[in-house]
Amino acid sequence: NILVCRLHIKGMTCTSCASTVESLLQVVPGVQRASVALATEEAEICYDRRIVTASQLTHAVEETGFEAILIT
Ligand code: 9UX
Repeated sequence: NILVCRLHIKGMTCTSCASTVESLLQVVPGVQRASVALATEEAEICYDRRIVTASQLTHAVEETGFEAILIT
């Protein structure tokens, strides 16, 4: 029941921004692994679909002030 999704994240301008988003995602219940790449403006997240949805992950990122769009 582990799925992978990717988010396009707009507005990250420095490595600290990317770290903030990555740290946030890593503490969301159901997230197994999360990595955020500044260069591609993308997050790749492995999550347990029994606990959290891709839509909820998108909203969790937006709580940090960045716009997030679900890619896959
Ligand atoms: Mo530094 Mo990135 O204030 O938004 S964390 S530019």
